[in-house]
Amino acid sequence: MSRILDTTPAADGFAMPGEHAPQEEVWMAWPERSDNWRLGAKPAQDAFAAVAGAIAEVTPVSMAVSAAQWDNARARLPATVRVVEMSTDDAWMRDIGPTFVTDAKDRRRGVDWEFNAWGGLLDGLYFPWNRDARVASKICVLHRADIYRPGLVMEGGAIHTDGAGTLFTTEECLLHPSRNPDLAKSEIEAALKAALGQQKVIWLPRGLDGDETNGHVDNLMHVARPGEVILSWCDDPADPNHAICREALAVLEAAQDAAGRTLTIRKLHIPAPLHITGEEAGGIDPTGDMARAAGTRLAASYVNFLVTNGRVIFPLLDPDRDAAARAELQSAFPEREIVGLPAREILLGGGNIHCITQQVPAI
Ligand code: KQY
Repeated sequence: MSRILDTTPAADGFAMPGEHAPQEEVWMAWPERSDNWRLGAKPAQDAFAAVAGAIAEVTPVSMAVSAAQWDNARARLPATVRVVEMSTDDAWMRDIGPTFVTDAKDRRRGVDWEFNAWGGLLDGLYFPWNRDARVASKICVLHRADIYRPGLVMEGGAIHTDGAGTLFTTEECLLHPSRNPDLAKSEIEAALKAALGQQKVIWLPRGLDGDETNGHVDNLMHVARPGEVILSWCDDPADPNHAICREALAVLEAAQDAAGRTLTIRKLHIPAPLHITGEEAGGIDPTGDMARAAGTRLAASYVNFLVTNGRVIFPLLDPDRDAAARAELQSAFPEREIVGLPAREILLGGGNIHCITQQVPAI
């Protein structure tokens, strides 16, 4: 049975490994809510199944699936993917799953953040979110991992680590009034360091324009390896992302990581502006909270990829830019196979491949 620990990972000698470290498993959750995924989520389910299948070729995958969707998911998913019955409110495993930490004695524990659907009653995307909020603990129990509950409202997509003591996040998200309004920036930084065993936090100002998570860092940048990051880029001065990416670049260029290094920064151009079509919007059941109207710009980004055992799995989003994105990723990860998968249906739900996956580091 998993214990709820009242210490911190840092105090116990645990830290979050980088995504480039060996992985034992990747968790995902099955999409089904018809107010986020068009046409009863069938196109999204096909996209999720392709992502799961591509990961499962190199890393075991577990898919959390509701009781009502179990037969459908089992039929649509490759046989290599394990289906686990588990209740969720939506399908963003990066944000509802645990962040695993490991130590030098080859032990693994889980961090269970306070999840409030990206903003709770102030700014959240749906209500209720109680099933999502229980997912991290359930997964920890399945892995027989003890659990830390730092009491911080946040999501896994709000952080990246280099696995060597440096954490990246955005002020827009973690200082948003809908997350931890009673904590000062210094207190949030201290809580992150304690919960993830990190020594340095690099705060980027804003996430990409129109990102409904209040600017998750995992849609703005990724880490290739300690000392090297991949930053979303935009050359069009008329695009709001032009300024956002330059602000982030300025911070990264001025930063030193936990080891005292300056960072090597690669730029990965975002797709040309993508918008929800009338046909796509017509297939979504409307609610008040999620902006899914025709013409809404999608927060599209190639850095929303997953690094997993020998592969990088990235979203195909724009036929004019996909090949350049693949080439840039191959240059950033020469030792890995770069796999591109159609991801517009995932993007329509408000995130991408990194957002729908959560890795379990190997021990
Ligand atoms: O960026 C992520 N990690 C998740 C995106 C969630 C979108 C909710 N509709």
